Order: sequence, then C-alpha cells, then structure tokens
Amino acid sequence: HNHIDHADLAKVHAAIEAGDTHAHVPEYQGFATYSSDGGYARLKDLREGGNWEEVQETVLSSGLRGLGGAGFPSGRKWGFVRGNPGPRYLAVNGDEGEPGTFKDRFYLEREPHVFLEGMLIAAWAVEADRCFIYMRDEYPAVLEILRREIAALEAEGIVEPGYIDLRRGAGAYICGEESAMIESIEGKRGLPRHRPPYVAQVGIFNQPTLVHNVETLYWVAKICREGPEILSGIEKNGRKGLRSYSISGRVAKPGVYLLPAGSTILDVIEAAGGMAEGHVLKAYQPGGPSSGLLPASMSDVPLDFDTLQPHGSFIGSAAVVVLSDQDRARDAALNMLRFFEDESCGQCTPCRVGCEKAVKLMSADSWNTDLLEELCQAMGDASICGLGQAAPNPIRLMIKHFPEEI
Ligand code: L3W
Ligand code: SF4
Repeated sequence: HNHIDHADLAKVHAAIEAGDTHAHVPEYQGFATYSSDGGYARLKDLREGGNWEEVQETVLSSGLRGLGGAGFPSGRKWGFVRGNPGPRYLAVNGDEGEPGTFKDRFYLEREPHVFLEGMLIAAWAVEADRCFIYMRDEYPAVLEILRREIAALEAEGIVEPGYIDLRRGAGAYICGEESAMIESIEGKRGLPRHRPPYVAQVGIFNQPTLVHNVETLYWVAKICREGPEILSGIEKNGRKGLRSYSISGRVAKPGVYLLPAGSTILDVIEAAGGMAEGHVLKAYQPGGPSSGLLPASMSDVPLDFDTLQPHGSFIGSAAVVVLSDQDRARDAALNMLRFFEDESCGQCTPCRVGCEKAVKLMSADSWNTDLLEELCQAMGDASICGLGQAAPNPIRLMIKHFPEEI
C-alpha cells in the first residue's frame, strides 16, 4: 500500500491502470496525519463562505451514485433534503451487512477522516443539526477508530461535542434498509417503512434526513478535495467512474479492489490474483445475494449500475463472490434464500412466508419451477421493501442459467 499524494490524481489513475489497485489508500491515517496533509481545509473553506449549490454541482458532475447498493445520484438527495424545512439530520448507513461486502470497513480502518470530512461536508450542504453514524457492531475495530477520531474532531473544535452521534447496530441485516435504520436510531425495532414519504422528507423523528452510505461520503470528500474528475475522468467499456469491489470466494487473493466501473468479472478476478489454484470459474454473485448468480459465460458484462438489470441482476454494493467447478450453484442459491428467510423482519406476508416456502421448494431434489415462478411473482410484486422484492432474483437466475442442477 504505497502512499500517494491526495492531490496527485494522475498518479492515482496511472497506478490503477497499472494494476496497483490499492495504491491510493495509505496506511491508517489518524487526525494529525490527515490534517497535516491538508485534511479538513476544504471543509473549513466551505463553512467560511462556500456555496452549497456549487458543491452539489461538483458532486453531480462527478457522477457519484449511492454506493450502499441502490445507486441513486448522490447530489440529487441534497436538493430533496434542502427543499424541506429544518431541523434536518444526516444519517450514515454503516450497517454493512450484505454478505460478501466489506469495502466500508476497508476504508474506515484506513482513512476514517476522509469519510468523516465527507460526512461533515454533506452535513454542511444540507445544514444538518446533527449527524448519526449507524455502525455495525460486528466491526469492533471500526467502532474504536471512530470513537477515537470523533473525539479528536471535538477536541480540535471541528465539531461541537455530541454533534456526531455514533450508534451501534445489533446484527440485524434489515437495519441496513434506510427506513428500518431510522426506526432503530429512534430506539424502535427496525421495521422498514412504506415509501413515499421518502426519508428526505420524513426521516429521523419525522425530520428531513439525508442518508448516505459510508463509501459514498468517502468519495464526497475526495471529489471536493481533488475535483469531480477523480471519478468522471476514468472510463472503461463505456462506463465512467470507479468501483470498490469486495471480492471473495474461489480467488487467490480475496479483498477490496478499486477498479474502473466498467470492469468485468474477469478483470475483478485478475485483480484478486486470479482463480484459486485448481479452480475454474463457473458462476459469480455480482453484488450481494439479492443479485443472484450469473454463469461464467456472462463474463463480458461491465459490473456497474444499470448494466446488469437487463440480465435480471444488479451490481448492488459490488460484493462479488466467485464460484468454481467445485461448487454447486443451487447450494449457493439455497443459502441466499436461507439468509433472507433468517433476516426477513416478518412485517409483510409475501416476504415472511415467501422466503420460507422458497427454501422448502428449493430443498427438493427436483424444483417445481412453475410454483417457484408464481411465488417469485408474488414476493416481487407485494413485498414492502427491497429484501422481499429482490429475494426472487437468485431463484429466477437459477432457473434461467443452471437448469441442469435443479
Ligand atoms: C427522495 C425520491 N429520495 C429514491 C432515495 C431513497 C434512498 C435512495 C435509494 O436500497 C438497494 C437494492 C440493493 N425522493 C427518491 C428518493 N430516493 N427516490 O434514494 O432508494 P431505493 O428505494 O432505490 O433503494 P434502497 O431501499 O435504499 C435498496 C441493495 O440496496 N441491497 C443492499 C444491501 C446491503 C448493503 C450493505 O451491506 N452495504 O448495501 C440489498 O438489496 O442493491 O437495490 O435513499 O430514499 N423520489
Ligand atoms: Fe420485512 Fe421482508 Fe417485508 Fe421487507 S419485505 S418489510 S424485510 S417482511
């Protein structure tokens, strides 16, 4: 992990093109190192006389989209939240619960202040009265780092004591769904709300709330310090920007790899040191279990927002899991549905009962595909939130691509 100067965009891009995918990330950076490297100067400038609409325009022109999974244009959210009367809040979704996703942890353990500065810039832009960081309790090191570094910000007078409220999740996947997270922050059981109203209008304690994923805010700081070109200036296979792929499974070197957003599964595997010895690519999960499994024959699709939808999948949080000739796709798909069955909040019938029925039907030697298709339709059409709506994806993709296994 070589340290590369933050301002030196050309070097970062050249390093990435040369395959040094971690080059831009220095070793752990505490407050002293970050601030001596120019950290928080941008925030101070903005607070002293910046124009939030100019910053919003910069973020929009970078092409930054929500990196928790849904890919909503980040800058547009600022306008929605600003459009509603205060007090307004900012909530950071750090409940990185998607199986296979560990990119937020990667950045928080190395560059916590890039994320924190991005959060404070966004909070400044929407005039947030308070910031809540909802952090996964399964990341004890991250919690310790954040406690320490938030205390440093308070000691340095960058934020008032208590302005940043660090909250711990308790291990429920559904609390990563933004409205369930808000319920949890309010001290209630994490049940997703119906939308509309969107959280930008009615969020924490019914106030307008800006919700961003950790990595999204990390890039807000990078964009504000180095310019929108850090994302918009890189292009591959007709796609612009960068993606932090969390890659695991049958590869030689699992980890987080920052690659151009137009990368294919073959590029991602190559970055991860190739396939594990003795394994041949059979299938891959492109973006969390809700994205299901795609066959090796689909290895030329750019793994980006919008490119996988026509194939019944999506990139989500870019959690890539690689399966080999030594795995059965049906076992992995069944495991995905078991996960959804466990994690369904139980609030609505199509998801609560649908996941359970799907697990039973998928456990049969031979699948009743007509019944499964009917079940998928009901779950997709009638579930309240993304968990139940996307749970059918692994089933449908199995029927389409791996009929010989089912
Ligand atoms: C105001 C409108 N705001 C949309 C906002 C909305 C939210 C964002 C996206 O995530 C994804 C799924 C998987 N006025 C608005 C508006 N918004 N229209 O934009 O909203 P939405 O509904 O498209 O998606 P979502 O429910 O936020 C669903 C992914 O999440 N997923 C991932 C889970 C786990 C992780 C992790 O561990 N990091 O992400 C699971 O399914 O890709 O597409 O802020 O309020 N008109
Ligand atoms: Fe809960 Fe599932 Fe309904 Fe979402 S779809 S509200 S997780 S029961």
